[in-house]
Amino acid sequence: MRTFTNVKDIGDLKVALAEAQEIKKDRYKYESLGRHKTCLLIFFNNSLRTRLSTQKAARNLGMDVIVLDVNQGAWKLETERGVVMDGDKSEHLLEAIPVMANYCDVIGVRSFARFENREDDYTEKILNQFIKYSGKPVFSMEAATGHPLQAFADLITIEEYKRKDHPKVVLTWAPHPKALPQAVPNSFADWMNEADVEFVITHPHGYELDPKFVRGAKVEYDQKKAFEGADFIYAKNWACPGVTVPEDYGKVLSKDMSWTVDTEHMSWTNDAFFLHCLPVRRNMIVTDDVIEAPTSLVIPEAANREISATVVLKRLLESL
Ligand code: AN0
Ligand code: CP
Repeated sequence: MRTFTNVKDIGDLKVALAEAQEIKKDRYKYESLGRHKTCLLIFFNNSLRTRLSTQKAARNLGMDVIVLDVNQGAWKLETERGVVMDGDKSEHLLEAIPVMANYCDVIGVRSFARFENREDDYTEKILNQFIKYSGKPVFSMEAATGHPLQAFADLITIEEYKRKDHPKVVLTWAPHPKALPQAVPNSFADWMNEADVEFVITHPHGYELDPKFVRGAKVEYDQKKAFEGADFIYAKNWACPGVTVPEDYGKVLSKDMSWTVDTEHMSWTNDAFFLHCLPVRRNMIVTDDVIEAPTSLVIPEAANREISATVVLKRLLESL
């Protein structure tokens, strides 16, 4: 595997899940694979889980790790070609990428959607420059339109906790004060569409996700109907994806608190487990009671980020 940006890169999910299980039993099994190899993690945006779990995963494989917070200590980077650089940006990505690539063997990039231009975000302009100009294996640590390390950890968690072969998994939009990217719901849909689950998406009108990720999934606008019989509830906010009204791309169209996942919402389900990628705003997305209930899996889900990252880095190392 040379890049990791979407579900297709990982291939057969059953094989990937078996590898995850193997690594979970002995996370140091492949610790000689990364000897004298360096993993560079580049953050354009904040992170707690990705920052820690990916470093831990690299160390599980015996790698050295360098972490760069581009906005704290590095030169401000211009990303557009052709710009007269007379502003506050001292360096261009087109030099910075090959320079950084000299010092490492594998590169992880976190670069959120900027919401300035839908096309730039949906063509993954920043991530693709790293793929094109670094000459190194590149993996997404949440880029503009996807967060595949998260979706892989989510799938591992569903596999561990499912009580039946073909569980019903519901992705529900929930309110949030600020505009958030579609990366997490996009990737969750991308992975659930390939997994052995019944997958349903529910959100208010106007929040339709890009068809590239929704594919054949059922979209149910009535949240109560969507929740009926659910085995897993996956809550997430996202800003308007601009699918039906392009001018609304990146806007907060609704803060309707009737979509907040509370105990009444959970009572409509089949005693469902609750999932969220974190960080989560309590009593906006989910109430204290639901996130603290024994059926809340948010902590084991975050723990599985180390496992998904170890599998992904192992595959990238094997490609060197
Ligand atoms: C980010 C998002 O919604 O994409 C990261 C989630 C993993 N969340 C925030 O910025 C709060
Ligand atoms: N879930 C997740 O990616 O969290 P961070 O933004 O803290 O890395």
